[in-house]
Amino acid sequence: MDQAPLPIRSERIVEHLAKLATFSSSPPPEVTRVLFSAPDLAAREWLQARFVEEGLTVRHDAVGNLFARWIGEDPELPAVATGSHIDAVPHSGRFDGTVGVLGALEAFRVLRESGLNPKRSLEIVVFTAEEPTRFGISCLGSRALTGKLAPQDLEVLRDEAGVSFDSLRVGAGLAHLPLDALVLSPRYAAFLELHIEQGPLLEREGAAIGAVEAIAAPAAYRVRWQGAAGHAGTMLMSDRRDALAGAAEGILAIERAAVEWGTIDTVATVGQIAVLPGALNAVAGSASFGIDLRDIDLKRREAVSIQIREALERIARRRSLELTWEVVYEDPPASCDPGLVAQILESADRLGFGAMRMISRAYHDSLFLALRCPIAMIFIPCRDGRSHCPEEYSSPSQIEAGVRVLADCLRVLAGYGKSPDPATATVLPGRVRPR
Ligand code: HGY
Ligand code: MN
Ligand code: MN
Repeated sequence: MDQAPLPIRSERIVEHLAKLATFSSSPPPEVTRVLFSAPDLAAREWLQARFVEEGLTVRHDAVGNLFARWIGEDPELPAVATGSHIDAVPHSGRFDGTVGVLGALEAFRVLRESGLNPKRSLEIVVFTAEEPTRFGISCLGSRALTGKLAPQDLEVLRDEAGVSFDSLRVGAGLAHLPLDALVLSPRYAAFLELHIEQGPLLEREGAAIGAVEAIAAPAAYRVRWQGAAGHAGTMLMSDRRDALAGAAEGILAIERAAVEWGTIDTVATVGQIAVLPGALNAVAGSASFGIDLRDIDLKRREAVSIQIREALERIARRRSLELTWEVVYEDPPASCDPGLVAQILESADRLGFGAMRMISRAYHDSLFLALRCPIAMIFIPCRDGRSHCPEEYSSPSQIEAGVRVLADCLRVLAGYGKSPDPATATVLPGRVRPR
């Protein structure tokens, strides 16, 4: 059935992305929005007001996942969901996650304005803390929503400064919500996430849309090196057990392990390190860093993890350092639902957008939603494939293409109640009746 093109207004999304970017702990063009920080709380409040303005039914759960529902003709049917996250790693950009949230809001708007009367409810989910920044756990909100993070795990969670997750969620006004009622029920009929690719392939291939078939398996480890602190001038080289020098050798061994496997899907990163005492003129007594290891192939990731750990243990022995290796998380990859992938490709084709099948090397909340319902992801290109940095950028037309495909997929997946008749379209309070 040929549909009139939806009246998507990309300038409205761009304006909202710009507004959301102002809720940040670092100056523009950077965005830093860490879980339950003042900018995060202000961003949540602003976003919730936009959902209410659109007549959506809004609720939170105990960890701060935010749900905005367009109630369908048959509210008992499992809903079709979409959404993403709005937290941002320190000193990053304005498009990671936010395109999926604000793009979903725009898709809802134009579907309503087109007179759609969905049979199934449609719901936008804004997941709490997709980034591991504050508590070291990725996808905290979607893990909790899908039962991968139990209430007792949340009750003991503390950040590096010793601040408890529980005290922060109380400060966020969530104290009255029970931690033992987090798991998504009833399940969604489908979950579709629009996201920037955060990689270079769509741009290189000249494709407007990526239909994601699988999401890589992320793992994270915390490694600590314990040596002996000392005076940089008087501690003889032969007497040293320098924790930072050991860690530095370890970081190069981690990089070498990932490169030597020779597949583009195997990636390992050390992006942060902590050193004590951390002075110019003191030999480091201890050093700790996180390892972010990913691969689309779970067995290979496990083999690389063993290889890395053995290499670090050899370095520690040779340097008489104590090494501790802690698993933070080791998650399996997720496969996208073939029917949903086909729907994305069909919608893109019908709307005239070039599309390609691909995998996601970044993880997303979809990785966990896959435990509870069929999932798929719609990717749009980002300039030079850059992300998690202020250079992150997708153009209004690239965002619009993603929103068009998302809206079309939601329209199909939600089914129809009464056939949409613009004259009797669901007109929200305070909104102009479509002409
Ligand atoms: O790290 C990731 O893959 C995601 O962008 N948080
Ligand atoms: Mn991210
Ligand atoms: Mn993201």
